[in-house]
Amino acid sequence: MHTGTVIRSTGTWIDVSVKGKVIPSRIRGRMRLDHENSTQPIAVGDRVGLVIQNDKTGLITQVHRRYNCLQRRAAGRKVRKRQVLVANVDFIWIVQATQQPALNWRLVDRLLVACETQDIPGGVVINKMDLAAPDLSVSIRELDEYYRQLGYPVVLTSVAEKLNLKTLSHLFSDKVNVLLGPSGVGKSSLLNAIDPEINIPTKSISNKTSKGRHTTAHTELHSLITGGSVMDTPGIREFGLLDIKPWELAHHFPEFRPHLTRCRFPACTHDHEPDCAVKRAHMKERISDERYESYLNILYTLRLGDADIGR
Ligand SMILES: Nc1nc2c(ncn2[C@@H]2O[C@H](COP(=O)(O)OP(=O)(O)OP(=O)(O)O)[C@@H](O)[C@H]2O)c(=O)[nH]1
Ligand SMILES: [Zn+2]
Repeated sequence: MHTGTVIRSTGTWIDVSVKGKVIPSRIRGRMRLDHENSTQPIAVGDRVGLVIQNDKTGLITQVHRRYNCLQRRAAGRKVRKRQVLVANVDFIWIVQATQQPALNWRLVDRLLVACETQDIPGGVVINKMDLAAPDLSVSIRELDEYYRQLGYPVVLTSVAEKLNLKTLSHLFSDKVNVLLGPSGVGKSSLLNAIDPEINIPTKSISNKTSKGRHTTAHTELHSLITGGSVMDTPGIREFGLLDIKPWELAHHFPEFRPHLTRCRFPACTHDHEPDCAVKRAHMKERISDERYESYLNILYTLRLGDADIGR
């Protein structure tokens, strides 16, 4: 029996790295049944036990207990299931672009909540700074300051102008990182620029819709020559949060926490309730309009329960 790390999963084949060698593997049939409430029993980053067979392929017989994982509500007809996107990670970078596609702070906040619920440190990368109009640059720098104070590092990058790529590779260097964000923001381009040996295919986004064309189809774990490793994930359009009760949500907004004990009702959702300390803090501009709106937006989708698709 060998132990390895899942570096890529394409559905039928799961590539496992065992002491630096990649073993194309399959999973034992029964393991699929043991994981009925998730769409896939295995995620990139999982540590697995496998037997190497005569034809040099692997048979995965066990998945080791996960240190942590990032999961969302599965999309489409499988909404009642959960999808584990990545497992055993140290840091999640939420990647956005200044445009093409347009910057979406709602999604950033939603993904930061997902990081908070799993206790995974998170940060934000705003790429394509070369395309930012001057007024957008100003508002990005203001938000940059706000998020930093919450404990989320923000890195403003441009692959085209090689802006802050060294900073990013330095931040990546001592951990297992994840790049998460919509299609077309430049996740693969950033990795290619940091480590040319990686060479992930990228495509230009279609001008008509400004929506990405989903060039990365599967999550893959890459080791960087500059140190550390990064999981490049396919672009996400929606992220349905799991396992959060409406009254718990505020605990996942760091700047709300100091106020939570001062609301009149212990289960206050900081929405319609009277005598709410969070609403007072928002009035006094200790909580920004944007973050409070993100909070309400997520709160309303949580109340939808299974109908929440996470936009
Ligand atoms: N102007 C500009 N274009 C960039 C920058 N970074 C990436 N691009 C372009 O944006 C497009 C999409 O880049 P990708 O790296 O494929 O984006 P992705 O986030 O990996 O997309 P998916 O794989 O679909 O999730 C490509 O045409 C890149 O050349 C940048 O900093 N500035
Ligand atoms: Zn309240």
